[in-house]
Amino acid sequence: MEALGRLEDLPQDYRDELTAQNLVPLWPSLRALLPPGKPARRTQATAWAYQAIRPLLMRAGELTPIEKAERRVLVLANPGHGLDKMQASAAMYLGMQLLMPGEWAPSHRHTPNAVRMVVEGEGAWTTVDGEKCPMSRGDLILTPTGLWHEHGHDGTEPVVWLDVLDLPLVYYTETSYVVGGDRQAVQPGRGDRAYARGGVAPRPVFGRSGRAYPMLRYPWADARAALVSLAEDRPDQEAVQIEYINPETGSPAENILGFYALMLRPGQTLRLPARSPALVFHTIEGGATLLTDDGQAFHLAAADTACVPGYTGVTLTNASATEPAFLFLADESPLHRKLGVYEERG
Ligand code: 1HN
Repeated sequence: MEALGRLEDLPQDYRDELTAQNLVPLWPSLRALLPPGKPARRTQATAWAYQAIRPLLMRAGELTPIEKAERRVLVLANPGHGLDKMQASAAMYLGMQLLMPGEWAPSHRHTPNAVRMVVEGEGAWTTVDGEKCPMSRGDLILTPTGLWHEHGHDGTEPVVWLDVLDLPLVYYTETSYVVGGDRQAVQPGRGDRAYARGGVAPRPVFGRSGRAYPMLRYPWADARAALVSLAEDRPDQEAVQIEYINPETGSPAENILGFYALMLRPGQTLRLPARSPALVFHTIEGGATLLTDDGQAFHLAAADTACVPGYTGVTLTNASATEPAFLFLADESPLHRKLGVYEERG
């Protein structure tokens, strides 16, 4: 492709006149806006060790009472975007949130979609749209756009979870806002019970569930059991992966980001092909090494989190030769598919 004219090639008086009229010439920036063959990505492959996050999060628990934080979170910021942008990738936000025993993070609802992946501790709960969802290690709990949610903690030890939101995208589109509310009344009915078995779903004689998001909590015990039986059932299949879906529609659980759990068999090395969306990894059980196609390597111990830019293949290797490893994944696939830009490059 031919080199195009530069800004410096234009006379200063002409440039000044353009600026005064809020006008900008396209050609000096065209190659940066549309790079040939592959997009420019600010997202850098980055890993965050839980061992490093945890003491800083516990210190936040001492320094800042929940009333002064509303949500006590340390954001996992990708340095490629600049830490002040508080984003992991173009569309994904990641944060580690701490709730201490007896604390309450008040009810609110907002336009960004969120999920939480529970990292440690027992006894906390999130009430979403009137459904009280207990939090245990590895559980995935949805707080989709517009639904009321609040967190409480009746246990005795700190509880920590990973928040994944599409906040960067929603903020970019100038649609990000919150509404505060009162403590929710807990209603009967739990999606994790109603939809506990794949292949059979509640079918009311009259109408449907009537909820856009019928399942809000995906217990780790069930997701793990699904992976283990999938691995046993399909020894021929290399990748042992499940997707968290809406059990009424079969579509991704939320609209913008996709959520998955992956099991690495003992000693397994698995290559994930290069695809357009950025990918987040969080180790639920065991450990793995992560090697990107461009040669960046990270070791992920249990509870560590990493982010890899789009258009980048990744090779995962289970750190153990005798035990499976389990990872939670988040990506931007639903968004890319809706935009029509989703690609797999092998
Ligand atoms: C939020 O509402 C929560 O409800 C966590 O726990 C993290 C980050 C940005 C904006 C809203 C929560 C958030 C958030």
